[in-house]
Amino acid sequence: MWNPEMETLPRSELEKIQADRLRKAVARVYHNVPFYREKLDQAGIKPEDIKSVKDLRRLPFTTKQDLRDNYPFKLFSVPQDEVVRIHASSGTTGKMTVVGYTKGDLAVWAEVMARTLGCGGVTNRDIVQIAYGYGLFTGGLGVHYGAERIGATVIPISGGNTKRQLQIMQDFGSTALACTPSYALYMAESAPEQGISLGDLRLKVGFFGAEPWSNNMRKEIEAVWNIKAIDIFGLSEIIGPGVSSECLEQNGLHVWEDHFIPEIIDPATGEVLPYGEKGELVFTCITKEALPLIRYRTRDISILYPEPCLCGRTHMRMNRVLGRTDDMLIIRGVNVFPSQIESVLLEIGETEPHYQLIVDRDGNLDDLEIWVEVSAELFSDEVRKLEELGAKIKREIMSTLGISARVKLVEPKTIPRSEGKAKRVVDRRDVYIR
Ligand code: DLL
Repeated sequence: MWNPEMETLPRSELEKIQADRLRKAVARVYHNVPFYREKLDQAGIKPEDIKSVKDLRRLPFTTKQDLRDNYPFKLFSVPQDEVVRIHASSGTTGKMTVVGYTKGDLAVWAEVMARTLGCGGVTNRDIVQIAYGYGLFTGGLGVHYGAERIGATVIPISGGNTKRQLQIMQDFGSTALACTPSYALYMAESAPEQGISLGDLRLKVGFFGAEPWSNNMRKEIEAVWNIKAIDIFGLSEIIGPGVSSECLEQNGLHVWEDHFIPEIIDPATGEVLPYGEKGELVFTCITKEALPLIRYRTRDISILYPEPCLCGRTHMRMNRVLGRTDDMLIIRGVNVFPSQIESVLLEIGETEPHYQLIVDRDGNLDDLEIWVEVSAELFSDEVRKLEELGAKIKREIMSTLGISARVKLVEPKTIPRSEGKAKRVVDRRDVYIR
């Protein structure tokens, strides 16, 4: 364990810490962020009304739309000269979700990531190969600072270049791998082509997250790599990776509750649900300085389990993510909303307003195909024109969303019509199975 004292703190003491930090966090946002002052005033709540964690449910929610409305920095709770880092992830319609960190936030992030890596047994004797993307995405740098905090040897290779990943893993003797679960499977599949035998590597543990994966996928990863596969969860708005992590018991993910308070709500009514019930995960940041979000609705579906864990950690566990309450897809680690693809198509304006996204796994890599209807005239026109339009859409999708997609232009009325909500997505990957 990285921080045994805090990770095994009796719940009564943990709750005292939470209450104290929650009070301070609410006062901080009330005084520093006009958005929160207005929201609390509207709800008739003063910071002094918040005395214990039970009072949390009186506070209003924060949503992704709120971040969008306050783009890019208006929800920040400190002056810009105290913000030392920015990250971002894709938002619902074009604009990014922007998050900021103070020096103190980076220290908290390194701490919770050190605990996360400690959950899988990483120490300063380990060599951690970080194959999450570096850059605006929180995966690479998040794991990086946690591994450095532990004193492990870090290989900041970032994502992609599979041949080099495998070569380095073999030559440098990496003992821990951090990447998306689908990339771990893809890497495994590529190893034989390079004459690398996974059984001969020193790898013993992997930290996989940033996208949904099933227990069957875990079994497959553990079997082909001969490692323990640990599920790690987080989202940029809360801190990045390091919100929660499985321990070696692999029976739910410990939420680092001295920094983030979890709740489960009924997504339709907003009512808080009892522990053990399935609903939408909501987090409150109680130590963040730059962007301390209050009751942030994640749209992720899970369950909370407060019972103690066999590993000795007292921090509550959440179920692996069971689904989403919105239509967000995660394609090769990138969050994609169908509405973003729709706005690219509308902007180009040379297609009909009927499209469908077909998401599948090609081997172990996500594959996105976009079907778009074009007018009968265009369809019966020269093939070259169609090809040009297809290439243009592909290029625009790549430049706005950063993902590659295959584009298939089809005749009018090819895409099934529906009487209610159009079925924009056909996802054949089955990743949310328990
Ligand atoms: O994906 C942070 C992260 C990086 C987590 C590396 C783990 C490892 P975002 O890009 O903001 O942040 O995406 C957050 O990804 O709301 C979930 O829907 C999904 N997600 C993240 N981890 C998991 C997981 C990072 N272990 C969104 N299982 C979240 C299922 C996950 N879904």
